[in-house]
Amino acid sequence: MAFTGVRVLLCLLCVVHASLQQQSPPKKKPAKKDATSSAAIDEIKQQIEDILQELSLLKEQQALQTVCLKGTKIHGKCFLAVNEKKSYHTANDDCISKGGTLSTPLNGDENDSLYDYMRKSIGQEAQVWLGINDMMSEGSWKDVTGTNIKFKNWETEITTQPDGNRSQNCAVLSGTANGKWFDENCRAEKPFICEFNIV
Ligand SMILES: [Ca+2]
Repeated sequence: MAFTGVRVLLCLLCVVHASLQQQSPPKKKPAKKDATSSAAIDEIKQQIEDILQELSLLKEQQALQTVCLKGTKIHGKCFLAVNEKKSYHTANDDCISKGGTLSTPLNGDENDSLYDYMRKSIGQEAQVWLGINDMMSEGSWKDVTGTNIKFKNWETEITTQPDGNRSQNCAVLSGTANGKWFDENCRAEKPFICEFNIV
């Protein structure tokens, strides 16, 4: 699809080039004709802009498809595991550079899906960063956009998470605790899972 777009774009560029060549020398042509060809060029320019927009959209869709194929797809989003240990900030930057964010489950179903995918892709007893932290204000847990989270899944049966106060401001999902969350030191290095919204 993208190649077709490029080919159409090239053809249009040829047309624009030809039109510009036809225009010269402009002095000999009547003013009315100049206005007509200028309008035609504007129209072609607009068409090229539209094609470029469509092309970038196609590229985005293609990238997203690749992510979903490599990772896993749930309702409204795809997860892609990165099995390399990184600090919270580095992991967050890595997801952003891939066009996503650190995974942030919004409800129990999403948390279960993320937990299942983590066990399959990273390990049964792994811990992965979530896109959730209380760096700005102690005890006020926010997602990567700075919005207060509504869904929480802290481990509270054996321990009373979050319990790290100011020394632990980033959240992880734990495989050993059946997908429950713990707060952790943001500088700790953990694998992570990026999420990508499907539009
Ligand atoms: Ca804290």
